[in-house]
Amino acid sequence: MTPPKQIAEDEGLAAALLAGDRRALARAITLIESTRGDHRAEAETLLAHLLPRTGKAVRIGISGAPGVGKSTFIESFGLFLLERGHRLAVLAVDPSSPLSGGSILGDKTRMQELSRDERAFIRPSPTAGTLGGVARRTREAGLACEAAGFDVVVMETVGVGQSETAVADMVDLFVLLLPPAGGDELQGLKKGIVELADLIVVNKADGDLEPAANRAVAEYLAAVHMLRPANAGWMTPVLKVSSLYRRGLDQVWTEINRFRATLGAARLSEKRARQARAWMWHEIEEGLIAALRGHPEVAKRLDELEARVAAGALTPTAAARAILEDFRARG
Ligand SMILES: Nc1nc2c(ncn2[C@@H]2O[C@H](COP(=O)(O)OP(=O)(O)O)[C@@H](O)[C@H]2O)c(=O)[nH]1
Ligand SMILES: [Mg+2]
Repeated sequence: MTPPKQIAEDEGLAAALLAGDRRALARAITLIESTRGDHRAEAETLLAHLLPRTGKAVRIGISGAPGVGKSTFIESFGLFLLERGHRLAVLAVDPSSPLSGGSILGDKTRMQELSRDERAFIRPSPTAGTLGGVARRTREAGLACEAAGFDVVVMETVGVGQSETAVADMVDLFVLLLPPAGGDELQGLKKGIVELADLIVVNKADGDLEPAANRAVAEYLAAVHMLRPANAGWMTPVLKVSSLYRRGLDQVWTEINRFRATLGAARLSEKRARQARAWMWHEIEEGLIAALRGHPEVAKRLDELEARVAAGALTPTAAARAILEDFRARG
């Protein structure tokens, strides 16, 4: 049982957060990110308080390779949104811990104006943990931001690995930021990532790079036309922007809203319901595996059986069945 004092504190924290207090939101996310058992319990109590006040935000995923201009784009696009009366939260998903220390420093300078503004909230990635753990905390942090009244929530990820899929599974729409180059670089692009995108944005369409940006738009457009659309009735648009000179941002916002209108309220809530169910099953799977590995006797047998499987003395199927039976028998 949670001691009564902590619940009172949770309620104080929840009230401040619901009133839009950014410091309360930051504290709540620290709680959500903590792996301590008692903190987990507190975080769950808090989230239960917040959940009825979530769901009203536009949830946007932004991905792109390092250096493409994600931070610059988010700063420019974020300020554009604030000018139009929105409140923006930015959460980073980057499970590659050793490198992200540097990128956080870079982001602080690139998102200087945005991070100083009361109407924005920027949270760098939690630096430790598995992708699953980071993804869970980002999802929950996103809910906390929505409850605090941020009506646009951006989740940013670096354009490599599985973090895109994790982010695509927690947003309404996924934006892929690409550099102003085509040809070889297009070949090198992971097709899967392009397929995930609901909107492709070619950045750095300015100065000497403008012609290359135009070529890139044409090439990506051709590539997109060869793909099967992930959402019926929606052909992924390819836009160009200059984040540095803040050009083309209005079109990005227009397309985001057009995407939501095309999907419609019913399909959007179905998408979110599907994401929530998938998240639940993901948590069940992770929880079961953690419980299994955490059981001392089972863990010991696990080592033995794993060695026999590796040596070719036992089939993986038989080993898995033995472990599961053992686990079930021990409760
Ligand atoms: N010319 C030009 N440079 C840009 C633009 N956006 C970003 N950059 C530059 O690209 C570099 C990487 O930007 P950054 O936002 O840190 O990229 P991130 O690693 O994706 O977050 C920086 O030197 C930026 O100034 C743009 O629209 N035009
Ligand atoms: Mg960055």
